[in-house]
Amino acid sequence: MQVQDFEKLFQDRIDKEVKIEPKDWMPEAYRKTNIRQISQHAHSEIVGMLPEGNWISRAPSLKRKAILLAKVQDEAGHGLYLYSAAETLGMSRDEMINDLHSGKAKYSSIFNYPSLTWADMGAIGWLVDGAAILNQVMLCRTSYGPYARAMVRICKEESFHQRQGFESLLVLSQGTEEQKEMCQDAINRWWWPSLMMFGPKDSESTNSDQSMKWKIKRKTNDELRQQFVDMIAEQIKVLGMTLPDPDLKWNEKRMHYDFGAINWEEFWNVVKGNGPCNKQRLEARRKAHEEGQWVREAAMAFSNKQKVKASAA
Ligand code: BYC
Repeated sequence: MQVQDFEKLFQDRIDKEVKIEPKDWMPEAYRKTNIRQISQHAHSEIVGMLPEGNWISRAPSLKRKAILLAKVQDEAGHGLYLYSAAETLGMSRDEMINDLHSGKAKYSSIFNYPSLTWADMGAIGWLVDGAAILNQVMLCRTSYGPYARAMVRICKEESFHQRQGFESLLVLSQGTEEQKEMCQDAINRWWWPSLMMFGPKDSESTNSDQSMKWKIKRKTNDELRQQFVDMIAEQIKVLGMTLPDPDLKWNEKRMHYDFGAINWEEFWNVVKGNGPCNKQRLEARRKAHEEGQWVREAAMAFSNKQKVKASAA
């Protein structure tokens, strides 16, 4: 059979909604696109622990601290499921992590913004996890089996994250004047970067067309972004707060909310490494990796010892 025949069979399987598994034949570009997206996703989970980790020791109560700790631990777990899913495509975790540390691999733009107040923990949960979850619900049906299965569990945990974020902001929105202001300020700062999480607009998205054909992505960046705006524009009413967009308005014809222009220059600047916290985030990851070297060595030594014991028995 020629490569074109394999490609046709491959596309037929995708069109019939049969999942692609690690040992199946796949076009090299499908493998690469999945490695790129899944590893970027894994890096986002791990780097995403940093803005929240910053507030664990300053949480206002034991209850809030326990919730935040659990959430950050969940994110470490999500990173691990995703690295494992990407490894099934033939790239080692070490290589992926090296690419993150060298600046070659991307991670979500959103984590290059600072978390300045306690209200940011609520805004991250509600807006950032809210945006992440819309994207990830779609990925539960992605065509690559290990990625789709990882997503099912991640989504269950992510929906808890979003609800705790909303509840945390709801408490602030019903608190003192100072708490209300803090809540509004956090929403103002996280709103536009959350919209950018969905990626460039469809006309600028280099990967979308092919990823949609391969059903890696099931909805385009703009479709998901609109879904997010429609959802949040309603939920904000419950908080009694506002979104920082004078152009946000229900459009009866489209049956969607219209919204203002996104600052794409800011987005690309952050993606290229020049956001407010890019350097700090990468430095923190590199340091954590170096400081964890002895743990990895001890784990390897223990595992080798077990293997020797098992082969002697
Ligand atoms: N940030 O062709 P496009 C979370 C890049 S974390 C940086 O549309 P694609 C959480 C893109 O990579 C949630 N870069 O790309 C954790 C591409 O460059 P390359 C993370 C971005 O892949 C802790 C170029 O722009 N979720 O849940 O078709 C606490 C052109 O874009 C961004 C995922 O990673 C961005 N925002 O679509 C709380 C979901 N957007 O790679 C929450 C999985 C785009 O060609 N990923 N770029 O050099 C995806 O679904 C897709 O990769 C995207 C982008 C929708 C993000």
